[in-house]
Amino acid sequence: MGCVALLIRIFLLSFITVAVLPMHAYAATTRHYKFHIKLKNVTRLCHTKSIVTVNDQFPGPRIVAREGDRLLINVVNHIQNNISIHWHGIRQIRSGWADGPAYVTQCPIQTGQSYVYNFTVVGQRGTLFWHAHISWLRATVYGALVILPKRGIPYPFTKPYKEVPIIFGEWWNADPEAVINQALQTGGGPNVSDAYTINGLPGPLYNCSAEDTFKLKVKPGKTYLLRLINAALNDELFFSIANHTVKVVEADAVYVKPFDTNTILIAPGQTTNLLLKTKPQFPNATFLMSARPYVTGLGTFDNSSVAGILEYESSNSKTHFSVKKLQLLKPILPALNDTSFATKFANKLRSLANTRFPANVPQKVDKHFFFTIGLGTNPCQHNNTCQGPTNRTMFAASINNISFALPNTALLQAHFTGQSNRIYTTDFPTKPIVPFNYTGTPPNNTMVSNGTKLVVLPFNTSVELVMQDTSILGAESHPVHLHGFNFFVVGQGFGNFNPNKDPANYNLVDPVERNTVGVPSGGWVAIRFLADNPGELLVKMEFLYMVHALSSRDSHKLGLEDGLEGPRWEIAQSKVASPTS
Ligand SMILES: *[C@@H]1O[C@H](CO)[C@@H](O)[C@H](O)[C@H]1NC(C)=O
Ligand SMILES: *[C@@H]1O[C@H](CO)[C@@H](O)[C@H](O)[C@H]1NC(C)=O
Ligand SMILES: *[C@@H]1O[C@H](CO)[C@@H](O)[C@H](O)[C@H]1NC(C)=O
Ligand SMILES: *[C@@H]1O[C@H](CO)[C@@H](O)[C@H](O)[C@H]1NC(C)=O
Ligand SMILES: *[C@@H]1O[C@H](CO)[C@@H](O)[C@H](O)[C@H]1NC(C)=O
Ligand SMILES: *[C@@H]1O[C@H](CO)[C@@H](O)[C@H](O)[C@H]1NC(C)=O
Ligand SMILES: *[C@@H]1O[C@H](CO)[C@@H](O)[C@H](O)[C@H]1NC(C)=O
Ligand SMILES: *[C@@H]1O[C@H](CO)[C@@H](O)[C@H](O)[C@H]1NC(C)=O
Ligand SMILES: *[C@@H]1O[C@H](CO)[C@@H](O)[C@H](O)[C@H]1NC(C)=O
Ligand SMILES: *[C@@H]1O[C@H](CO)[C@@H](O)[C@H](O)[C@H]1NC(C)=O
Ligand SMILES: *[C@@H]1O[C@H](CO)[C@@H](O)[C@H](O)[C@H]1NC(C)=O
Ligand SMILES: *[C@@H]1O[C@H](CO)[C@@H](O)[C@H](O)[C@H]1NC(C)=O
Ligand SMILES: [Cu+2]
Repeated sequence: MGCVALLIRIFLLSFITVAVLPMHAYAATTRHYKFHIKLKNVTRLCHTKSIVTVNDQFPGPRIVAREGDRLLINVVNHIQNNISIHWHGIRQIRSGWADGPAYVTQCPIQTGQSYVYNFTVVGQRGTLFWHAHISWLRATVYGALVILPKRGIPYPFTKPYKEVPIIFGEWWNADPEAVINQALQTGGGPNVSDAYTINGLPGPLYNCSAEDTFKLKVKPGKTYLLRLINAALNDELFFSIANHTVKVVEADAVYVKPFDTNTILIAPGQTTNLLLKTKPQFPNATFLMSARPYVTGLGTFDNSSVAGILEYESSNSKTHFSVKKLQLLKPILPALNDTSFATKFANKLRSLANTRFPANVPQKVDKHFFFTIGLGTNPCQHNNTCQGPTNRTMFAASINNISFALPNTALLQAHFTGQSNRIYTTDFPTKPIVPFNYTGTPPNNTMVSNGTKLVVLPFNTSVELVMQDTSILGAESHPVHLHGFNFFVVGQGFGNFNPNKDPANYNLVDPVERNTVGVPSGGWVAIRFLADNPGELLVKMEFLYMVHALSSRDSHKLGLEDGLEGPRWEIAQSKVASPTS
């Protein structure tokens, strides 16, 4: 059985009857949005092409809600492609049907159809984003999701004068669907993007793009809240504003202990709020704000830089000075491979962890998981040559050496209708079947197996998951994302994780709480979370460049499900193999 929209609607109704939402004591609002998925001709880098948009906007419309509000977003598909929209970072407490990954929590919305995403924002405030969650449509279908504190509740930092989203993206002159399809066919890495963008604009460092530059116009002596979102598909990005220091105050819609920095690092799928205090007087200069990638793997990558311009408004001389005559200062960004910066920056991120915003870090652990994360190979599926590490192989991303095979029925639906045993198995290994020196000389056999495998977890299980990068086909930093959950990053290090020694150094007091974390290149990261959200959980792996693409439909997943038999969790595994296999 494939995906049938009508069935989904029926399931939705019956699901609602079993889900009991707590009553909220505060006055929450229901906010309605309508998303029309449409094609639009857009020109960047002097290339005009038709892109998929929401409401003809690129980036798409900003969603603004307060903590506690319900969002009802009606998505209407007017294009030929199937689509679904994911509300990245939203915890989706008992609303797993609204999470959005196609074939995991729902069938895609087909041409001419619509789907209403219905969920409440619970216990989160800050910046998140939304994006298409099927194939590579998220290359152009994304936008900011701003969660303000409840009415009357202040920020735990200086009230900003203005708030500005800064969304990083990637632009291909070619059709991104053609790029990913080609990569899946050949087993090689997808063609790298032609530019990075800020709010959809490449900026002056690219050919033919001076007019397509994001300009942040500010007044002297004010505090601005910059809501940074990395909606790029493949690259972790360094970002800096020339001659300015920023204060990091939030990450993935959780407040952090504020700290000052000249440069930040943001992985695909991460969001962060920065306070920018402008200079007290008109500085007689303009300032470039620029981003470029942090690169650790062996593959090709887009080695270019995006820039926007920070422009001060002059209060007195507005009429007789020209911005063009001012000196333009440029920021100095870390080297492309500056892992030392990456480590230091990660260590600076701490939960605010005060009485108002406590860090409820699980102190005891019921279940330990150890996942190796990295690359491997699949045999060339076609009768011709492939473009993996050899011409007989295709690149494959895997967890514990298993690549996720995306089913053609949504996993949540399969579970809900009792058809799970035809769609997936629950024997996903919770540790590597064959241990090896993960960061040493790689094994000769790099082949992965594949399947739609999950791990079942009892409700309210306290989980520790150690994710270990492997050096198979090159150590690399891999951003990993958990759906429907935040987790605490309790430890990280280089080399192989040592279960006897490393836990002694965990931070169980104020570790950063987030939904996406970079597994260090040639190292490991330990996260903890409480499995308290009956609904759906899914860990998605955002590989950098080539691997990311190969894992795109869609990458590594942990799927949490809720069923009639009572809450259960199921951790699904990742996907990489060619769908044509
Ligand atoms: C859209 O999704 C349906 C249901 O999964 C599938 O049968 C159909 O082939 C898809 N169409 C395209 C163009 O991918
Ligand atoms: C985009 O441009 C092409 C060629 O000019 C045109 O045929 C097409 O209708 C345009 N599409 C949209 C959505 O405007
Ligand atoms: C949204 O979900 C809530 C809670 O399940 C339900 O009461 C409400 O009727 C739903 N609204 C729509 C428009 O489906
Ligand atoms: C990818 O790049 C290669 C080499 O430049 C080119 O031949 C091919 O057409 C590109 N593929 C797509 C889908 O643009
Ligand atoms: C900005 O430039 C001025 C003048 O060169 C310098 O004194 C100051 O330290 C710089 N500030 C930052 C944050 O780079
Ligand atoms: C402002 O900068 C320009 C160009 O750097 C310079 O020519 C001018 O004298 C400066 N004006 C002031 C008031 O410093
Ligand atoms: C980073 O790259 C530079 C220049 O390519 C190289 O000299 C240096 O060894 C690299 N550093 C690391 C830590 O890989
Ligand atoms: C593979 O190619 C060979 C030689 O071109 C041909 O004889 C064989 O039938 C092909 N096999 C398949 C499965 O396409
Ligand atoms: C694959 O690579 C091998 C070794 O480089 C070469 O001998 C062989 O001809 C290649 N096969 C094809 C079909 O290109
Ligand atoms: C794993 O390999 C690394 C690099 O070769 C080496 O330094 C380390 O000692 C090895 N660890 C074990 C446990 O063999
Ligand atoms: C791996 O391959 C190398 C070179 O072919 C060989 O010397 C080595 O014994 C192999 N290792 C294993 C564990 O098979
Ligand atoms: C992956 O799974 C498919 C379908 O289950 C199977 O046909 C294929 O042989 C598998 N590939 C590998 C490398 O195990
Ligand atoms: Cu997400």
